[in-house]
Amino acid sequence: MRIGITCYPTYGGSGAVATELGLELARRGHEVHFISYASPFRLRGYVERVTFHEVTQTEYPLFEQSSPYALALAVKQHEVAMRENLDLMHVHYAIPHAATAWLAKQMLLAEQRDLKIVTTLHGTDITLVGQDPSYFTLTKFSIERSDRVTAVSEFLRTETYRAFGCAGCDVIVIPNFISTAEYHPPSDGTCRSSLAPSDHKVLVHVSNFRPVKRLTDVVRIFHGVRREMPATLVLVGDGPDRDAAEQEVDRLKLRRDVRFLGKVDNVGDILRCSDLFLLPSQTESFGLAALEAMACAVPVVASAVGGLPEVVVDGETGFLTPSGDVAAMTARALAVLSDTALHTRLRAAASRRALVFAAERIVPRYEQLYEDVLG
Ligand code: GMT
Repeated sequence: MRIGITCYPTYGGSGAVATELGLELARRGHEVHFISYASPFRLRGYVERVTFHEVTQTEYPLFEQSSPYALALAVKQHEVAMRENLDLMHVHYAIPHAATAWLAKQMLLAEQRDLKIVTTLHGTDITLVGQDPSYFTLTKFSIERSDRVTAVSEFLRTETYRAFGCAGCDVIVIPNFISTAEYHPPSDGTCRSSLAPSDHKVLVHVSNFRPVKRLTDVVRIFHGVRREMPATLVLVGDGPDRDAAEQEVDRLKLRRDVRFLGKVDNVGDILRCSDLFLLPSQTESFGLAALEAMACAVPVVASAVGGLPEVVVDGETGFLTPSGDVAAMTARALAVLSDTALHTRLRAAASRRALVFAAERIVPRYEQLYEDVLG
C-alpha cells in the first residue's frame, strides 16, 4: 500500500506512535510518506520506502496573526496524494489533521479521485482541546467524515462518544505499541554509573513537560523519596513547565540529585538504567511513556486516570493512585524502592505485560484496517 501519514513532528506520544507505525509499515513493504512542517523527531536518517514531505508556508504581511498552516498542509496532502498515488491518508491527532485531510480529499474528489482517511485519536484532541468551543464543531465534523477512526484506548473511545456523540462513527480501539528492539529489559547494569552514584535509586520521568503531566508533582514525590534514601531523579524532555519544575527543585533544595536531560533520542537506554518511572498526569489517554518504561522492566507509579489502567496493572506492574495525591504516590514509590522482592516481581511483570503491546502484535491491526477501508 502507499500510505500518507500526517502527525505532529515534535516530542510527544502521538508523533512517536505515528512515526514508529510508519517505520514498521515500511519494514513490511509498504510505501510511507510523512507530511508535516518538520521531520518527525523519531525519523532519523534514510529509511528504505520512507519519504518526508515538508509543508512550507509563504509569509505574507496580512497573515501576521494567522499563519494558515492548516491550509498549506491540506494543499501538501493533496499534492502528495496525487503525485505519489496514495491509497490512504492516516492522520494522527484530529486537530487540525483530520480536517485538512478532509479538505485534501474534497479537492481530489473534484478531480474524480478518492483518498481514504484514517484518523487516530490520541488524547487531548478529544479530552481537552477538541472540546474547546473554538474547535468543537470542526473536530466533531472531521471525525465523522473520516473513513475510519481509531482511538488508542477504550477510555478514549468512550470519551469520544460521550463528548462528541459522533453519530455513525465506529471508533475502533487499536492500542499503542512498542518496538521490542528498542525497548527491552537491560542485559546488565553498566549504564547506571553514568546517571547516578551507584548507591542511588534512579527515578525517571519522560514527557513534553506540559501542565497536564503535573511535573511539579514528580519533583515533590522525589522529595519524599529522597528524604528516606539516596536517590537521583532523571527528567527527560522539555516544555512549558520546565521553569516551574526547576524552581521547585531549588525550593526543595534538590539540585544535587535532579538531572534535567532535555530532549533525548535514546530514551530506552535511560529507562534501562532506572528503578522507577513516575507519571502523575492529570489525564492520560494511554500513557505511551509508561509502556516504554515497562518494556524496559521499569515499574510505574502513575495516576489512576484515563487509559492508564489499561496499560499499568495496579499492584502487578506498578501502582496507580488518584491524580494529585502526592503523599500516596510517594508512599507507593518508597514501598517499591525499599522492598527488593517486590521490586523484582514488579519488574518481571512489567516487561511481560509490555509484550502484549509489541509492534508485531499491534501493527497488523492497522494493516487489516487499511485493507478494510480500501475494500
Ligand atoms: O494528546 C496529547 O496530549 C498529545 C499526545 C502527544 O503527542 O503527546 O499525547 C497523547 O497521545 C499519546 C500517544 O497516543 C498517549 O500515550 C498520551 O497518553 C496522550 N496524552 C494525553 O492524553 C494527555
